[in-house]
This record gives sequence, structure tokens and C-alpha cells, in this order.
Amino acid sequence: MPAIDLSTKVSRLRLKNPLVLASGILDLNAGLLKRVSECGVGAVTTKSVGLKPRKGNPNPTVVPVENGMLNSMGLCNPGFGEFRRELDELTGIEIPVIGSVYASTPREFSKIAGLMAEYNVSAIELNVSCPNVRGETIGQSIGQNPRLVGEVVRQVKSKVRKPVFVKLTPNVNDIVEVALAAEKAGADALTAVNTLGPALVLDLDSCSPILGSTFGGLSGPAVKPIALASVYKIYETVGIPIVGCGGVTSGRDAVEFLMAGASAVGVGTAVYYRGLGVFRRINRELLAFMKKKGYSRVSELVGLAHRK
Ligand code: RRO
Repeated sequence: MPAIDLSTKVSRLRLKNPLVLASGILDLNAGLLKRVSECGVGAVTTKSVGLKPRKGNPNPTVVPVENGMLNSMGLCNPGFGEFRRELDELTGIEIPVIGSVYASTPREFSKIAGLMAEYNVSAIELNVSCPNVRGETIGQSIGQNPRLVGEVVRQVKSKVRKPVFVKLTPNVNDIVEVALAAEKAGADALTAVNTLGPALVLDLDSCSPILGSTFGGLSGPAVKPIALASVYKIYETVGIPIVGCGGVTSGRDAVEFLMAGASAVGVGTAVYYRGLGVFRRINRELLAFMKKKGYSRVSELVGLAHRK
């Protein structure tokens, strides 16, 4: 029996296995990204960075909930001026790094994406889907507007030669419309999906919201069926590869995302709850499933759920 091949391709990126560290976890500096890269993951994504530093929302910004967690970080990051020092130190990393960026206008997106692309990253991920900033044109207020998403992608693509991924928000009426706008404008891949919200948890003693900024984005197993439906719907209509993301914790979850149409699978909240061993465990379970069912390549699983 031939050896089972876990490798996969997303646009021009070759991954040794389909697991990707999702943006927002253990990714704010080179030391952490390198540490994660040695734990069996196929690629890592950086925290979303902007042109200027951003303090983010008041504490607490993370609260565990049943089957997941809420975060309201608020795009806190040191700004590109500081973050570029971390990128300088990423030279020895042996797997693809996806550089995540955010901005508030198409022009600003092309500027920050152009800066990020000068460093040791294999692709740029445009974060147009953070749910935790209100009252500003940033994050999901961009991703909820297909026309604006198209303009952002067009301007970035005219500046950047590396593959451009667009991270989509599930907090829309029709995610396929946004995915199509991104594809039409030249996006090379889609990451689906960011966190679900607004979501709320109350403290019964103080009779008030636990999160410092009231609402947050929900992630983890609780969102998996919605994330999976998003990937499934996008795959039916869109031709570019998808990185499926939302509640992946086990090999079974990864298989579901692949069968729904993802070419790779983001893991975020599971790292928070289960630690860095989670990547090897998911890969082991994926391998065991493939062996049991007689699959020899990940590509044989991609989109299988659509074969009527
Ligand atoms: O920083 C955040 O609050 C955040 C971001 Br950038 C994101 O993309 N998704 C999320 O749930 N939180």
C-alpha cells in the first residue's frame, strides 16, 4: 500500500499537511511563530497588523464559553513599524508564513500589503472580517460590503505579486456574494470564516457583560457547523481554493472541512484549549481516517461532499 500523502496546495503555497495556524493565536512575535512551526502544522498565519499601533479593546477581552470562546481583542497590534522586526527574525522558518493585514481603505490595504509582501511571507491574508471594531470602517464593515471587498482586492493585487487570501466574515446575509466579489477582483484564495457575532456573555453577580467592550466574536466547536456550511456554499460557486476555519479540533473536523471543499484547514481556538500538541493529534487522526477508508492523498477528499 502506498504511503499516505498529507500534503496540499493552496494557490502557489505547498503545505506538508493541511493544517494552518489561524490568525490571532500565538502569532504576535517571531519566537512564537517559530515555536508553532515546529509542532507539526503546515503553515502559520501572523496576527493581523496595521500601519499604526492599536491598543485594542478594554479588558477582559477573552471569555471561555461552552464549546468555544468569545474574544473582543479589537485588532490590538504593535503596528507594522514594530512588527517588521519580528518578520526580520522569521528567516529560519521552514513552513509557509501567511502575513495577515488590516486597514480601513483600499489604498491603505495596498500599502500595508505591499510592506508585508517585502518580508519572508508566502502569502498575504486580507482581514476584512474582524467583528470587534465598531464605529470605524475597518474589519467586518468592509467584509460585509462586496463592492468594497472587490476594490480592496483589486488595489492590493495591483501592488502585490504574492498570493492574496481574503478572510471572510460569516456575519453576512450571503457569504457567496462576498466570496465571488473577492474572486472576481483577483483573490488567489479565501479563508472562511472569521468569528461569529456579535456574541454576548453576562456576569450574574454584577448583572453586566463580562467582556470589557460588551460584545465579542464566537469561535470554537460551537461555530463549526456554520463555518462548514459557509465553505460548502462557497465551494459550489467559487473556483479559488478555500482555507476552512471554525472550530476544528479533531481529525474528523478536518475531514469534514476538506469534504465540504476546503484545501486546507485553519486551527485557532483548539490551540488555546488543547495546546500545541493539537496539530500532531489532528494529523494523526486524519491519517488514520484516510488509511481506514483507502484514501492516499488529501486532494482526493477535497470537495467530496459535492459529488452527487
Ligand atoms: O483582534 C480581534 O479582535 C479579532 C480579529 Br483581528 C479577528 O479577525 N477576529 C476576531 O475574532 N478578533
